[in-house]
Amino acid sequence: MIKRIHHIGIAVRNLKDSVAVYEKMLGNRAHIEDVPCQQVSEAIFRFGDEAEINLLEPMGPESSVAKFLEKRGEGLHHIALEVDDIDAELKAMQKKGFQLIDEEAREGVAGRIGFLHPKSAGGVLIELVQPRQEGEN
Ligand code: CMX
Repeated sequence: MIKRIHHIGIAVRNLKDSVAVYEKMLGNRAHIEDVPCQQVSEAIFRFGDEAEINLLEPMGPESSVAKFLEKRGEGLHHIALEVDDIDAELKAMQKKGFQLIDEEAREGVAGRIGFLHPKSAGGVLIELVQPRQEGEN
């Protein structure tokens, strides 16, 4: 089951500069985290239990976000939807005809994640995320 929008990912060239802009806009401080498995540095803006805004700066030229910035410039990179069972949802999406980037869920910042290809989702990269429960590593 899809429960809510978990976060919106925005690709930026310079995290420090963009954090300053978003902190000014949102009146909120970001939590900064490097995510080597996704090759990005992230600034995470939380609003209680509501959807987050995540700014993504590539860690190197091989990062998929670096390729995105080169082709499309800064802007909306992906929308993440929270699900209660990532394995079941990935299978269900594939059955419904969506092209999976991840056949199997992998570990992400917030929990177990899997991506749907933007080509099968109206040009938007969709991430499914099953958040880690408190106490889980
Ligand atoms: N949103 C919409 N379209 C996108 C896209 C995105 N984020 N990224 C790529 N595309 C488009 C490209 O513009 C291109 O379109 P055209 O063929 O019309 O030119 C097409 O998809 C293929 O793109 P590409 O540059 O050739 O890139 P790849 O096929 O090598 O990879 C993708 C694309 C989506 C499979 C890859 O970026 C991926 O696996 N992404 C998932 C992982 C990820 O993005 N992680 C970032 C951090 C996430 C996090 O921490 O939350």
